[in-house]
Amino acid sequence: MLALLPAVALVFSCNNPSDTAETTVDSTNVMDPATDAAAVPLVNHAEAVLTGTYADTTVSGTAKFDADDNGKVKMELEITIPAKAGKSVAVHIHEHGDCGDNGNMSHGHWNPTNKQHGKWGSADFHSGDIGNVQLDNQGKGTLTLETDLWTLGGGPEKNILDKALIVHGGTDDYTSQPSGNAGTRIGCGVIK
Ligand SMILES: [Cu+2]
Ligand SMILES: [Zn+2]
Repeated sequence: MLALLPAVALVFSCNNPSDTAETTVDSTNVMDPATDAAAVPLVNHAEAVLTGTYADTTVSGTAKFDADDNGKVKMELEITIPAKAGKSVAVHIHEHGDCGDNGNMSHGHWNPTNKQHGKWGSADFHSGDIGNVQLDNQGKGTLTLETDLWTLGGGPEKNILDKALIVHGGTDDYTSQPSGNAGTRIGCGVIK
């Protein structure tokens, strides 16, 4: 009987941390929607500074976002990727503002309206489906986009602050689910 006691105590003490962990996860789940629902203060300007996620592929650029008086946000994007000169690369807003693990910590496409992945402006597309950017023979490309699907702050269905802007090594086919088969994430910047 005495020999059983330590085993029982061990089981008991093993259970405690997992209980605590579950409690922590539960309270996080409860907190997140509450935090999101409390609308983030609106700002007029935000930027994402793009950097490469792999040491062997230089990616640079910025995306500037400006809110206008009509409830639209205008994005001016410039990227330079010498290794992709003459090619077209996919750019998306991904749901988490974290560029870690070669951009994978940003998780999937930001999709607050629960749509299928697709071409911007088509019947079905994610609010983060910016699309392909053509690069010139020096690897430079620009894209301007104005939309009422985004806000800088505000409610979670439109707020693009603290999301990641991801540049892929390949082209978005605008069809494959869930992300257009656009290849590795070679560039990333958080929208701040
Ligand atoms: Cu992407
Ligand atoms: Zn998408």
